[in-house]
Amino acid sequence: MSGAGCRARRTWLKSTLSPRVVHIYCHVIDNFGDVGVCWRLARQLVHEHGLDVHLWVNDWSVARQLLGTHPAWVGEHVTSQEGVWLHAWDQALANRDCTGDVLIEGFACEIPEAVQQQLAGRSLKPVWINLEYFSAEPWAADYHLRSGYISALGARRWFFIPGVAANSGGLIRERGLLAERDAIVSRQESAALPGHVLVFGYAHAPHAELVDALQGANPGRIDLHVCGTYSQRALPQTTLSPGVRIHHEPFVGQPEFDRLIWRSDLAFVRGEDSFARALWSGRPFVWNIYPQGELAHAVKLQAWLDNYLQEAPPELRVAITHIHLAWNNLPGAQSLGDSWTTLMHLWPAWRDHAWRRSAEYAAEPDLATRLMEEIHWLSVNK
Ligand code: TRH
Repeated sequence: MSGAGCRARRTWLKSTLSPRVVHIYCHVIDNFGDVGVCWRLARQLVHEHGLDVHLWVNDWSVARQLLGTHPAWVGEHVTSQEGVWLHAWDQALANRDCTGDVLIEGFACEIPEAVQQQLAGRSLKPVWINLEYFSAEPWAADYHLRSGYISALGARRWFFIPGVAANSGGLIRERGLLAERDAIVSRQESAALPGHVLVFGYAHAPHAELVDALQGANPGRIDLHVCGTYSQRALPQTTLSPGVRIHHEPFVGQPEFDRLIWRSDLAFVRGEDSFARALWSGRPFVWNIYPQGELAHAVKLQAWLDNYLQEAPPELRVAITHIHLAWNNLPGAQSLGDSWTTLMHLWPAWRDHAWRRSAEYAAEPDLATRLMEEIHWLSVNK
């Protein structure tokens, strides 16, 4: 076949095999991260990749807070919001295709029984992806894009692991995100010392120590913008502390939450998704990583810090590591106050580092782009 014929055939193949319909399954364990990531990805696949996306969630009472409204179930319990079809988990029925061209299983949740049956019954299987949790650990990049054959369903499933390495799944970043951020805040606007600090943490983070540290080290007043029930319980608005004013922020939709981070000089974030949002803010941040058994999260945190702090000045590297150990209550932590004092001396360097690393990560393709590349490749080659 001639070069032109070959190209035409490839174009034909791509258009006939181009995935159009995606089903994403999300089983909420606790908190907002699982559905937060799935909802973000679903919207991005619709708006930036033109796909027809169905999102199946087991617990819409959690998800509705992210959406800002409770989805109004109509007819067959399906409705569309921002172009995404929303479904109740238990409405996956054997008599209607719920597998599509691409089936994404969020965080190794087990897809509903009816969907498993459909998958088993199909001769041409969808591209089946297990979207895993973020990890900067070396094993994760090795494992990324490996597959396993599930013989009971006669189907192959690929692991897709978000990360920061070139050979990982990347991080979710919407196309216009950084331009939108830059239109609202610029690097130059960041304060000489942090005046606005966002706190969105887990109950075990030493919130009271943080307030003590802030009032001890900063001469001016600090406004603490406290989000989420764990942090709001730990820091009631009545907390009296000279120099620190506490504001409880209402739960807002994801885009508004981004703006809240952008307007802060520093953010204490948690979990999986707000961590990535803080990274894209270009502002200094401290990550309260989701705790796991046998301190597995300590290893995960360290792997991230090793990557993030590459080329950071040594003193800054040590201080940022220490504040992370302290905020996560991990072994080897110094007092939060000591780390804070050091970091306030290093504040301009911390700000520069955060901005530079954010830009460096943003130079790499985002998660949805990497995922689509893989899906296209698998659609043709699997
Ligand atoms: O809520 P989380 O603690 O979620 C966690 C993590 O994902 C963890 O890895 C997972 O295992 C566990 O859930 C089950 O933290 P995370 O990931 O930051 O998710 C919070 C989401 O809530 C994120 O999408 C941002 C969003 N959010 C808003 O949209 N508005 C708000 O006002 C707030 C406070 C958060």
